Amino acid sequence: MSSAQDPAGGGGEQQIERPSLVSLHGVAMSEVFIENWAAVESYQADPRDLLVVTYPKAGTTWVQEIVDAILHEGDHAKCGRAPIHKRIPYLEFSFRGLLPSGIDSLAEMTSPKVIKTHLPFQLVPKSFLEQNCKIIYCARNAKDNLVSYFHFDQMNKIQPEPGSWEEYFQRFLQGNVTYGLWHDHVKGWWQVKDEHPILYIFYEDIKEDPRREIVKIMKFLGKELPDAVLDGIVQQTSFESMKENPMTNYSTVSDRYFDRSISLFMRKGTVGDWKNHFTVAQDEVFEEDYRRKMGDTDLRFRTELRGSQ
Ligand code: PPS
Repeated sequence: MSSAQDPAGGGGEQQIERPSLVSLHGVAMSEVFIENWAAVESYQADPRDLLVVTYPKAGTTWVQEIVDAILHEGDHAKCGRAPIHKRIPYLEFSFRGLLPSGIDSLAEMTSPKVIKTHLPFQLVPKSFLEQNCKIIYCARNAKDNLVSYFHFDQMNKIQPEPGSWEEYFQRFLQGNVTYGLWHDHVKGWWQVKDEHPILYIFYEDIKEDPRREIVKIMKFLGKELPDAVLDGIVQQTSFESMKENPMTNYSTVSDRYFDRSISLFMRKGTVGDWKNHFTVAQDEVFEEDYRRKMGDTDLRFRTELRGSQ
């Protein structure tokens, strides 16, 4: 029995045993996310289902809340019906049978469903592509993405052990974190964006002009909303609102899993926080490595935004 199991039914303080990293078709993956891989791989999507895809910590929750708000025409109460991870299940999520798996949660819903995944393109269940499902991919610049992921992996006890900042920095560059290399992930989805109904958006763009990007998402979803409703969605999905909202800030997740004395899920929500973490030497190593890994793509990121945020 895993040390994470709690026969007393949730009140115990037993330590969570962090999972290890394994290889899933050549991509580093937390062992717990492949517990029911066969069911994930063979998942049968409905043509009306919408997939929200990101590399972890690239703005998933933000896009999820924007999508849910658009689909419910800015009705705040409807968006407050459940925490975001219950409204929009996480396809490959699984944790030793102790938490509801993504597959189990999806089985209880009827289509059209909105589904979250962090899978790289080559591992996404084929039915999403065969059914021509709409897909929103949100990418975030690698430096901020890495910093956010480090804080998350420290506080989230069901993620593999992150080690020190320097160790994590190296592992990120080697793709030895859950979901593998950031570079492969963002490029993989970029390469296929014109072959499928994929809206490829950027965290930095939403930060720069949330209304513009929300309108983009709204049009992609085939919706038309009045200006006042759009204004409300911009407000509802701001970092400040989402940080305070128990239905978006993951405060409903037990302390057993999230150690909030280390970091909050809604941590900073900015562009350029990497500057507070990268040493000059790390930045040089990162840039050199980035040029090699990203030299074969026209995909461009911004690591800072002009003006205040
Ligand atoms: S997860 O676990 O992969 O689903 O995490 P994800 O939601 O992708 O990423 C969490 C980071 O996104 C930030 N965030 C936001 N930034 C700006 N505005 C809004 N509304 C918003 N909502 C979430 C969150 O703060 C995490 O980034 P960091 O840099 O760690 O603060």
